[in-house]
Amino acid sequence: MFSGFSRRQFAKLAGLSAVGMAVTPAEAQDRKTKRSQDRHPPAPFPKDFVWGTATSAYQIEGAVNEDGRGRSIWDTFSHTPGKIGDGSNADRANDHFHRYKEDVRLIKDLGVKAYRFSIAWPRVFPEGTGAPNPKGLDFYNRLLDELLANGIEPYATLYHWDLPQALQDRVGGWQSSETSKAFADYAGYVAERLSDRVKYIFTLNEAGRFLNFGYGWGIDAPGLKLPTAELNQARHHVVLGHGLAVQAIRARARAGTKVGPAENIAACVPAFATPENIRAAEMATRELNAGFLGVILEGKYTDGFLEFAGKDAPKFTADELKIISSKNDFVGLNIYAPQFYIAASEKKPGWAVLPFPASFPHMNSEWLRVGPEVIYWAPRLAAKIWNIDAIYISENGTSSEDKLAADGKVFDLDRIMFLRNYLTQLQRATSEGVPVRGYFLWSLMDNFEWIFGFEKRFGVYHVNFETQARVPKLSASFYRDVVAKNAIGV
Ligand code: PNW
Repeated sequence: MFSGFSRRQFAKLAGLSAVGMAVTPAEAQDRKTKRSQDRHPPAPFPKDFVWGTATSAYQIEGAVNEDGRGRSIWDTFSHTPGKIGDGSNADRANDHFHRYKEDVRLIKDLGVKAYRFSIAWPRVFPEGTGAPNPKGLDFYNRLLDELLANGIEPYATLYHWDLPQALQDRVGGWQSSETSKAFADYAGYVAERLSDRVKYIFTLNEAGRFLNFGYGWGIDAPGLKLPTAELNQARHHVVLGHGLAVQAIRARARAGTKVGPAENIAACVPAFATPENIRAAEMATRELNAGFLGVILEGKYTDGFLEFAGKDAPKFTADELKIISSKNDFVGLNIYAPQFYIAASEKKPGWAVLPFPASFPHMNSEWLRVGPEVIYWAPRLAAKIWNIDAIYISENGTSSEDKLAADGKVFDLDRIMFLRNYLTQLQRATSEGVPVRGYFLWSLMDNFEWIFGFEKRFGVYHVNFETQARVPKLSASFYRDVVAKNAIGV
């Protein structure tokens, strides 16, 4: 027995009855936990919940000069000295164009049944408009066949930032509504040819991001810093492009094809959950997304948006608003970080954005603040404001400073920590009835992370960009386990 203690004394200290002494304190705790779980089993994800993973064309394909692909604004931008942190470009990237069969195997090994990828517009229309390039589309035919042969449902994104350079040169890209129309023609063309196998189509990936970063702040391609009025007009052409594409897809795709945007919603989280703060976060979500999701889902710019824009507001017609708000079948939300913590305010407009303290934690990418509850609040608030009945988390994930250990493995415990916490919050959302239908982990494998080049690794597979070897990280096993259980492990 323990030194100096009788069994009876120990039992008393540990709060156990001296009679049924077969039970140790640890066993008692286990039983207690088990009993409470039996009473409140955490509801798993819904039975038909879609588990997936995601990538995009320019970030993984490589083969930029093969089979007649035209140049995109990202080819130009990444080849401009000083634009990409590590001086790299995606000419080769993951060489997925040639290794797609191996990569489909990686997807399958995760146990997921869905894959979100993007189609490179300049492969299909090298000049943006005009003559299509059937060889370019053939790559996606091969990819789709391989996915379907492996039981993986394809979710195709039409625009993940790789605008044909020819359109940028000829009409100023999204500065012109010619680009909105060209996008719709491309969307209809692709939908007509691929919708026998693709049932889910995302139009634009992160309109807010590529517009502001590419045309407003000059950080991303095409590297412009437009004055506000011109930026707002370009923003209008982007949402118009979305609406025209929805219409073109409806006109030319097989019946039953589902379509929607994939937007990085400006994610607002109540500072803490009082009814007042929740209401404030709801109002903030509506106003801070008025230029993208708002106009797409409401068919109008809010009064607040127009007032704030003042003389710099976009010019638009009632007809355009109708087109922009063509009905979507679902809404994709890319959710990484809480963008704004919101509190109720006495002052107009009734809510306030709180400043982030410098010590607020972030992941390996500095912009990626850790706030798992964002993946609960953003879909909950969006569903309520816009009455959405099908939401996909079209991206979520994190970069991590992944290194191969001596035994060749990658112990990305920070990514597991991140995913565990975010997925716990997502499970909370679905168990409360928030209509989230699926989740796409960004990303399948490390890839070209835009201005950070290959320095930020977002994959659950590690990629050696010299040899192209793919190695599953520990997070791949973690994700496989979640998918298999359809629940976050407790
Ligand atoms: C998304 N932010 O980009 C893109 O859709 C992906 O192509 C990208 O690789 C991934 O997320 C990881 O970065 C974002 O600053 C980049 O808030 C930055 C932000 C959001 C999304």
